[in-house]
Amino acid sequence: MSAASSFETRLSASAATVEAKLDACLSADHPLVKGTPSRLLAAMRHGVLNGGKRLRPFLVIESARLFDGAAAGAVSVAAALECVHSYSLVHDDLPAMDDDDLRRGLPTVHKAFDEATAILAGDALLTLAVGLVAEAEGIAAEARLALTLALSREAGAAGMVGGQALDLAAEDETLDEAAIARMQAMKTGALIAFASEAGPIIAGAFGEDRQRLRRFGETIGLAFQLADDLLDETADAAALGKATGKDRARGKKTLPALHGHDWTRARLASLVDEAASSLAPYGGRGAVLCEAARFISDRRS
Ligand code: GRG
Repeated sequence: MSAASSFETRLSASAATVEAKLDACLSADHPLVKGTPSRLLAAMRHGVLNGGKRLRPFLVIESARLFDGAAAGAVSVAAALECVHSYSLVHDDLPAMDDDDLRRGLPTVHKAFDEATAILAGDALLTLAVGLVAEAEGIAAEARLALTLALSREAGAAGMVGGQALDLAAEDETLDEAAIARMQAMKTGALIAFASEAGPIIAGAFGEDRQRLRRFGETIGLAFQLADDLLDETADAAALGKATGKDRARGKKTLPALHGHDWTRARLASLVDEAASSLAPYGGRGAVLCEAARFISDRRS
């Protein structure tokens, strides 16, 4: 079996574990959602249990494994992060934002339900995430608090939500390269940085390990966004399960649009090397995360 296919096998096994957790905590009798109106719960399930790649949960689980962090707790934190990511997609697809009909190959939540329900489903997924971190099994209370603080910062106004605000404002102004980088680091990078930083936090490693994994996450976050921008220009909608070519059509400046595809591929390769060097102190134990960096940069969907 090739290295790439063994990585993909590992990614799908991790996705199945996280999906089982998401399915359980979005079941009508789970204490965190018990009493949820059935249409709202169905919309939440449609927004999450719809076949995403589950890359962020994978990073949480594998970064926790690197430090022998509680496996069951890591799955809860991974599921929480996927709820936050999925809420952001549900809201991003709304007519007031990116106005998309298709997500992960299925009708977006506001198309399958209605706009108000999609807004509420997103709100409820974000709120559920807090509960999932709070109840994460086998993680010390101090670490659960640190995870809550980090997630609040990275998902909120100084992180993903702020990045989305900068992105929306950019429709009426031209961003320079530094401003594009800042917007992307917040909008996309913040949750990915949290995903890899979560591992050492889960294991109670608050010093250098946390900083190294944070740096690794920031680097692969940049790679993720560059690959996403490249795919927006080069992939077809069927492969991605969402509309493509939207950035260029809207005159939105991305780094591939500014510098071209060859520059983008070279930059992606150097980000993968940079990510691997942040994990050098862990030797072979960091190999799976290095594979994840490569997967993110080479991905086709
Ligand atoms: C609405 C608060 C709010 C934020 C939205 C995430 C986001 C911020 C917008 C989505 C727009 C977008 C396409 C951003 C590029 C990066 C990204 C998040 C891509 C989708 O992530 P994947 O490829 O998707 O991991 P799956 O479906 O596999 O989970």
